Amino acid sequence: MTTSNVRTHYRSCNLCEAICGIEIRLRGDEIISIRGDKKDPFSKGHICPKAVALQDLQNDPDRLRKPVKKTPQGWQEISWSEAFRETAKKLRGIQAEFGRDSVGVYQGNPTVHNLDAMIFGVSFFRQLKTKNRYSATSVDQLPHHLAAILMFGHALRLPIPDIDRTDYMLIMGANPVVSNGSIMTAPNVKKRLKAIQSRGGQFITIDPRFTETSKIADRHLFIRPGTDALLLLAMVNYLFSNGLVDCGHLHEYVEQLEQIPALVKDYSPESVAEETGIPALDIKLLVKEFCAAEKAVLYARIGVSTHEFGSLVNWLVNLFNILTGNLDTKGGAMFTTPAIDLIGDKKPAGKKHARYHSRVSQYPETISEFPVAALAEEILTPGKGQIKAMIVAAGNPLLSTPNNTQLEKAFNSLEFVLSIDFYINETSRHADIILPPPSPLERSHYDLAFNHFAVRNYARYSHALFEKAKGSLSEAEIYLELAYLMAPGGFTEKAKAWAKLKFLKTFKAEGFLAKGIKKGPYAQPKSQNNRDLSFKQLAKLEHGIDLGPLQSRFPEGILTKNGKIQLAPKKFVADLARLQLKFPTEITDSLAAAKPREKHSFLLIGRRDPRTCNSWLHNSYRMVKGKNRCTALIHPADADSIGIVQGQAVKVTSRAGSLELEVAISNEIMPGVISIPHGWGHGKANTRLDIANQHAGVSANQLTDEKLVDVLSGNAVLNGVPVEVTRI
Ligand SMILES: Nc1nc2c(c(=O)[nH]1)N[C@H]1C(S)=C(S)[C@@H](COP(=O)(O)OP(=O)(O)OC[C@H]3O[C@@H](n4cnc5c(=O)[nH]c(N)nc54)[C@H](O)[C@@H]3O)O[C@H]1N2
Ligand SMILES: Nc1nc2c(c(=O)[nH]1)N[C@H]1C(S)=C(S)[C@@H](COP(=O)(O)OP(=O)(O)OC[C@H]3O[C@@H](n4cnc5c(=O)[nH]c(N)nc54)[C@H](O)[C@@H]3O)O[C@H]1N2
Ligand code: SF4
Ligand SMILES: [Mo]
Repeated sequence: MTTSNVRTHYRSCNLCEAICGIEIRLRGDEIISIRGDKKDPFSKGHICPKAVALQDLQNDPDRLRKPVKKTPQGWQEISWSEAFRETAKKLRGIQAEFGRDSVGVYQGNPTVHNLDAMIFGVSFFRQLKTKNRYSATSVDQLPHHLAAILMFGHALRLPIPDIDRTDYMLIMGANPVVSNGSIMTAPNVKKRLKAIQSRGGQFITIDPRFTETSKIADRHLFIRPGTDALLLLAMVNYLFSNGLVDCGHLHEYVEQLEQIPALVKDYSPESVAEETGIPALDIKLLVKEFCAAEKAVLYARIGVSTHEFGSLVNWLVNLFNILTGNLDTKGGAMFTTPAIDLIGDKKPAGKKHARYHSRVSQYPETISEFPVAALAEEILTPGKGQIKAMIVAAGNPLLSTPNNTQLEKAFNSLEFVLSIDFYINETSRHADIILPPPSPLERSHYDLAFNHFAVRNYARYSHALFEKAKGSLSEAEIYLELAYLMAPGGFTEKAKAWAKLKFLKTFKAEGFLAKGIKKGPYAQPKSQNNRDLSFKQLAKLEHGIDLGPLQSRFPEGILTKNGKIQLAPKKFVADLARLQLKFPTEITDSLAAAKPREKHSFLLIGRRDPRTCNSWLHNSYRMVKGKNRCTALIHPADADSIGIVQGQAVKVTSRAGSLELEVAISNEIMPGVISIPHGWGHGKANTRLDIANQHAGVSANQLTDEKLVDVLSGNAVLNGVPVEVTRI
């Protein structure tokens, strides 16, 4: 740099799954700019408007630097030792009196964007030995994991679209141009999508809204929310009835293929046209085009996993990719080969599903947690195993999970709440004690999770930019201290080892990374990847390293007991009866006729916009300024029939609750559908969010219903929720 006191720091942005490289310029300790890191081999200089919010987060006076305690006089700063002492006393007392399960845990989304929380948080919560573990997974991607467990043998064995080499991409229930991609880490996804078109291919969206991604797509098809399983069954049906099934190289790895035709036989394209809203001819065309493309991939995301038939959809998406020979192949859906492989090659990986069930509604556990739709009832229902205290870490369930009103009532009844968060927001305002971790720029980073979902194999280690504030603790230290204090009967061997290392002040996540890379696929010079990667080397590469395109992982990547992909797992087959009950199949006209409906009844769906990060970046003025974005999108014909005009407010009511908000009228949404973004609903008492509270908005999850779940996984239904919309 020319000016001597200006320095440059390179790291990855940890705000979303795209993991873009960023360049931060500083004068002294003052951030003067945040830009894309052009030398990052993966993101190549791309960033979105959110990256700059890292600076606001760093400087935010509302961000906690010290533990606080709720007192009758308001929030008071307390010392770390007092905070830990009180927390341990409370939580130990509650567990001693009411049993292990009386302490519940909720881990929010930023956990997976935080190295310390991934390693130490998860270990601590495991050590608590409570069955009452919940996370954002069950308002997000639980059905993806369930399909991966039952078909491929491991929850993390998630197929990733090979977007850079495909010729045909079918996108269902995702809006990557705004979300920047999910379970598809693909920085600058817009450029990658356009590249499909430049090489002569095409991509198509299927969505109840004509989204920002649809706008640049070759074609868009509206689909009635909640009916994607029908569409997929019809697509599979069409493959069989037209001799288009061709598993290709996958043939030797699959079993139960012979069961599929009978399962799909009632679902012709004609029979699902009316319910889905997609004419049979369009369905047939999609399948024909998909099969004609040399390389094709079907990609589905949150619009269809937070959906009444989310598990069925995720099974059928995998099935469709397999039946067309597009799994584990260039340009299809592939498995990644990350530098640190959290899956390993242990065979069989073991079925981490339904080993035990929740107390009240008997929801199955998946990967050792229950669906968060069960949380309120587990707090509110008396009896053995009732939750009496909660630990919420890096999450805001009082805005982000279904039926906020009921969960709030539940939180008000708890004996103790601990939050591990740097904001006093809609959830942590219910805490007795809040322990604040350092900001993202005050810690080192490596994307343990998202390298598993990346469309290229890639690794990047980021050093901490700033020393954490004086007297503060790293998130690792917070969890270690809690583990040490909470260890049953003194402390376990493991906790002892942790404690010892803590005292030696040598305990860091970096040790875990070094070991992981050493065990991983790029460590030995003679490995098939022909590299010699070590953590030491990676830590010196300030722009990260490209480890090549996705590679075939078969057959060793299939982790089921017999090493074969299960095409018709019993649980999915059985769940077809639930679908049949809701949508009895009958042949209708092949042109989708509009289904008659009562004029006030709508299906609620969500919406993301480029300047949101779920519920928690709204205290940055840049993220909230401008016109109100927390609006209800409805079709002009619907606006007419309920008698409202642009900018007026409507009342939206569901079984769970009601709210009032401004409408935005647009023909970019299907008639009969209303879209409300989530993450808003600030302005509550006792929070400390000066900017967010002035741009409060309303919480869509006041309408979503904890009783409405994808029964198989228990994942919450956030898309396709029945609501009534009326003029105020
Ligand atoms: N209706 C509807 N609801 C939805 C969705 C939807 O599409 N529609 N989407 C769902 C999805 S996909 C998700 S992932 C969830 C998200 O839901 P949650 O994970 O419950 O909530 P977030 O809004 O991500 O809140 C994250 C919290 O973590 C804190 N935080 C940030 N970084 C750190 C850190 O490094 N350490 C710690 N300890 N805390 C930190 C923030 O201050 C904030 O309080 O919302 C879900 N809810
Ligand atoms: N700017 C921004 N980016 C984000 C986030 C954010 O809050 N803001 N959150 C991050 C997180 S945690 C996640 S998990 C990802 C999610 O990333 P995406 O999965 O891309 O999420 P959405 O943008 O909500 O897209 C879901 C789409 O599904 C559509 N949809 C709704 N119901 C149905 C249905 O029944 N069928 C079909 N076919 N489509 C339906 C919706 O209209 C919407 O366009 O985004 C991440 N990126
Ligand atoms: S796309 Fe995601 S990772 Fe990239 S700059 Fe934006 S928030 Fe950060
Ligand atoms: Mo998410």
